[in-house]
Amino acid sequence: MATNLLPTGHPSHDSRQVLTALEDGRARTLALVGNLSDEQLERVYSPIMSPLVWDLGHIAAYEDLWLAHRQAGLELLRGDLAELYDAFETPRAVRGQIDALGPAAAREYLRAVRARSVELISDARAGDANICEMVVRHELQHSETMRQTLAIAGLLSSADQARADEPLGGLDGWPDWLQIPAGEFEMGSPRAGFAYDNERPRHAVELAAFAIARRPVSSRSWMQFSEAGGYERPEWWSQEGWAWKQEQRISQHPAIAASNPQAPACHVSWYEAEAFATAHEARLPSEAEWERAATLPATAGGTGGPPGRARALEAVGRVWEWTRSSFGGYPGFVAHPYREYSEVFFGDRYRVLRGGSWATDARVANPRFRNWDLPQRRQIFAGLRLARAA
Ligand code: AVJ
Ligand code: FE
Repeated sequence: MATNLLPTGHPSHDSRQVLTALEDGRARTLALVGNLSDEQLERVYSPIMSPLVWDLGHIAAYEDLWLAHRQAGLELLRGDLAELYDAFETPRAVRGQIDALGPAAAREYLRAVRARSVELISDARAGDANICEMVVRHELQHSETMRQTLAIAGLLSSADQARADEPLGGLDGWPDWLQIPAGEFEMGSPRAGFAYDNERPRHAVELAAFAIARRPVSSRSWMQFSEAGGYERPEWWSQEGWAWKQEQRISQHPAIAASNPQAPACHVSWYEAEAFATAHEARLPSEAEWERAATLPATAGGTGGPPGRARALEAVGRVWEWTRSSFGGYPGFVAHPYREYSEVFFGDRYRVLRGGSWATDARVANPRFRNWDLPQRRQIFAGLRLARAA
């Protein structure tokens, strides 16, 4: 690789960009926890979320594993912590009880790993652009996970809260539904450039005509659904969704009730999203439909997009949008390089979310990016956008 030929101590243009990106990501992570007490960092706010201090140690361990160990072939800085901070060895449910690093030690671990990473990247001993990008994005993804925890704890900053509450707005006079004609499109990320393994290979997908809502569902619409008996009418629910709702004794959505009615509905589970869609004689889009619609220019045939807008869909990136699809590999999928990133989640348990939320860094979210979670989960910043047959 060309970067290996550079003399040490003279970072290439690419490595300088990686260093800047790592630094920016770190500034974000540290800003998130800057005002929290040690008690808040160590507290378990929900059995499905890690204590925030675990995320800090995990971010450091992941960076050390991929930059120093896997790329540069060095021993882990703290081999003794590898298991504690491995997401599989130590699942979320037990992260509150383990003897992991305390807040000060976790910060020091982050700092020590980073000092070594900077050296290795500067010396081109960790010069694989894709692996470096994966490490950058890993930390950014965890800043969203940490915000989910902060939201549960009622600790989101007022700036974050304001982003979540921003009204959807919308363009008066343009149809609420986009008509997407039947046709073939290329799904997935191209060969070149960074992409997660689950976005490849790019492949042709043939779609029937469909309609998709121009905007995500608002909190106000969700309240209307709720007031119209949304949580009381089994005919709108799948059997599985109804059973979940009964067992959890869910009869309303307090977080949406407390939110700005004009903001996109957020923190809905897939089961609820599906019921909402059925109640509106609609359905969730498949992820192929979502990707096609999200990558169409506003001027594409039949979409009725207003002039001067790049894309046909509005408000992509405000809340994750549930799709009807379960999470699987595209035809010809190859796990690379981080097998535990996606492959272990393939199957019919997880549903795909698309688009990104207000808490997702722009470097992570793009119209090909696939997120996933279990259908009962409400901690994600997730809402929905309706679709239906054309
Ligand atoms: C892509 C958001 C589902 O949080 O499980 C973080 C991202 N993977 N560390 C997750 C991830 C490993 C992942 N999601
Ligand atoms: Fe992680």
